[in-house]
Amino acid sequence: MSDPISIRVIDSHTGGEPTRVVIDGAPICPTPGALAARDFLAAEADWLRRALILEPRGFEAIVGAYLCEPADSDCVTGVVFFNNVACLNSCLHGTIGLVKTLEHLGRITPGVHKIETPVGVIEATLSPNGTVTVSNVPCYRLVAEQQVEVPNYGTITGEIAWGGNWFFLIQDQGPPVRFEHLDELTAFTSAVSQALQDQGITGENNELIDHIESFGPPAPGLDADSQNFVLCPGKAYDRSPCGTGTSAKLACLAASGKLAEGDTWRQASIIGTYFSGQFTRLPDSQKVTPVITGSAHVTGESTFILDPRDPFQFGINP
Ligand code: PYC
Repeated sequence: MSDPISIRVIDSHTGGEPTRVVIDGAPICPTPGALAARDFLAAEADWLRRALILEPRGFEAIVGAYLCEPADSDCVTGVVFFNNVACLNSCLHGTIGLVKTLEHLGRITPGVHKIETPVGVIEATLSPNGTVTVSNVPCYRLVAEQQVEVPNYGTITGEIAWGGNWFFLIQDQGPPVRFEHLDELTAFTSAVSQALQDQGITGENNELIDHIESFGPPAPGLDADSQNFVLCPGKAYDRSPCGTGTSAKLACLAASGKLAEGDTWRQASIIGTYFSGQFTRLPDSQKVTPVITGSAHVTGESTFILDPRDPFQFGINP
């Protein structure tokens, strides 16, 4: 029997949403670049994702971060985020957590840092006050009014937008966007997700819309323009307001003329945490660059042991 594998991680949370950055013990991708690393992880090292995110070491809301050599040498690192079902295109709460983790490790100090992801280079600014501002890849609204027939819920109309992941954004339909309606919101957005797939409604290039976002007015006492519930692939809900989801929202607000360039949008999450966002328009294009600010806190450093004698060394994966 082979020896146990040790994997070192640093955990953080961004507005309540956990990020687990792998800092030692992971297999090394032989080719530089975040795209190559995503392919490598999916094809050769999916056991790492399962071992770190699935129970008994993890739970469904944790997003893992695999660091790799960037293809772009201006970047401080490349990163591939992954969750309980697969690698993600991008993850901004995770990027904010990663920046605080790199600071915790002494690898960066306040300033501007480029980070390579499978969907492009993201620029993150760590402020001396500890907040992190992320300038996202170009984002856009693909469809302004998309109807989908959702069993038990009827016709739902939403926007389709790219925020680094594909989103279906629903405004003031379905259960109230309040923490006490978590189960109903999960059932509703899961039904929407299934209906989009069944009816062949996708993002560009037939890409799966794998995040569903439901918006409503903020709960009394929240200092926000809106409150959201975000269903992630894998059926966990985002405890943060979702950075790529807030980017998709900004792209929609820009496209509909409901928010001016440079104005601030405060997005509250389902648990009442905040991101603030602004956008700039890209010249000669319908696309915008969203800029999202949030904060994260390091919560732990762990060494996990993957023991070959443990039937769940790679997680409970029925
Ligand atoms: O913050 O972009 C985000 C995100 C995506 C999935 C979970 N969080």
